[in-house]
Amino acid sequence: MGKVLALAGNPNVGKSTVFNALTGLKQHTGNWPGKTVSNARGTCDYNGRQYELVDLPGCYSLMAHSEEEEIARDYICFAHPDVVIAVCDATCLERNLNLVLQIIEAAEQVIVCVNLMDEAAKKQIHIDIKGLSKELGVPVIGITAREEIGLERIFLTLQQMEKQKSHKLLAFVYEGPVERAIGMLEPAVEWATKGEENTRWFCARLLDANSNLLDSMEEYLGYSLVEDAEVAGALKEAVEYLAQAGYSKEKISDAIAASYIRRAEQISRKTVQYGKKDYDRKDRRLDWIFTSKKTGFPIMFLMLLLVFWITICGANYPSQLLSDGLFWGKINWYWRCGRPASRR
Ligand SMILES: Nc1nc2c(ncn2[C@@H]2O[C@H](COP(=O)(O)OP(=O)(O)OP(=O)(O)O)[C@@H](O)[C@H]2O)c(=O)[nH]1
Ligand SMILES: [Mg+2]
Repeated sequence: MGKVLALAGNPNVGKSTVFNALTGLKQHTGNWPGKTVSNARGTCDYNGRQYELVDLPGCYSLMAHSEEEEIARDYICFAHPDVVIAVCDATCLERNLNLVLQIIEAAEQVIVCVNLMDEAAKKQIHIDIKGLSKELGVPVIGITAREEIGLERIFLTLQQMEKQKSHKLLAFVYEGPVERAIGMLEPAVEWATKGEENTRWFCARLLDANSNLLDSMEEYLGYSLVEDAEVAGALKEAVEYLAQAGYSKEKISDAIAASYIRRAEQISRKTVQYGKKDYDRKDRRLDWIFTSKKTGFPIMFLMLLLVFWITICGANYPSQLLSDGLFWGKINWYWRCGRPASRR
């Protein structure tokens, strides 16, 4: 069997479009998020080599909140695909980088595909692909999946990666106290997992204490890391140290989440340029109108009224039109061909 390539990314960024273009299959695509709800598999050949592609459901973070996100997270973190292809939307790269950073931290090998380059060009958004690759420490490719532009470069990059011996990804760096707490945990986790796992990632997740992720971790390892005596002791010390440094339990996971957001912001500032300064003025204005307290609540109330009106009497108008149309259609049909011959 060939290499397994997993397509991961935020919802609605074109993962299934890439999957369909490469495999010739027809995964459901459409312009709204959450279409792919389970892993779809297909194969493709390039230069005599076979690859197995896995189209994952979209997710915003590896700290999953929904069933689909859990499916994607567990696959990326525990199924060991040979390469994760992280698909991003070029028109809102900063938001997408949050997940990309988490994927790079968790996976063994990653290629980042910045999709919708056509839309970015229309909005005069310029992305420094080389600079992005340098910042992330992984290969980055600009693609327009809908036109099948740039897809071949995925395979060329895969072949280049095969030639390189070492695939060590850049380590993601958290803020000082979290880093020190990870350092306190590392020896115990390394020992418990016999050095066979991504120790730093496991340590950060133990500090993060997302119960859902810890359950998946236990299922994957076949034992509970937090119940290992050495790990439990080190974890207690690390959490106490963080508490002294002013990090309550909730603040630890907030600090971890904030680290990804800050880094995504830094990278985006360095690598994305906007030709039009007010490229998203319309979106921001609509955002403000619909989400501010002053206007948001009245708009929501009016919309609820509209829904009530449609449910109670508004729907009668189209149904009346339909019934009139059918009634006249029936009479016409009767006069043209339905009358008994004697009366014609
Ligand atoms: N303009 C443009 N649109 C694209 C491109 N790639 C995909 N799309 C469109 O983006 C929308 C979403 O594509 P999908 O492939 O369904 O996205 P997805 O990431 O699989 O979405 P989920 O399964 O919901 O996570 C569709 O309307 C595609 O036609 C592209 O390169 N350019
Ligand atoms: Mg999809």
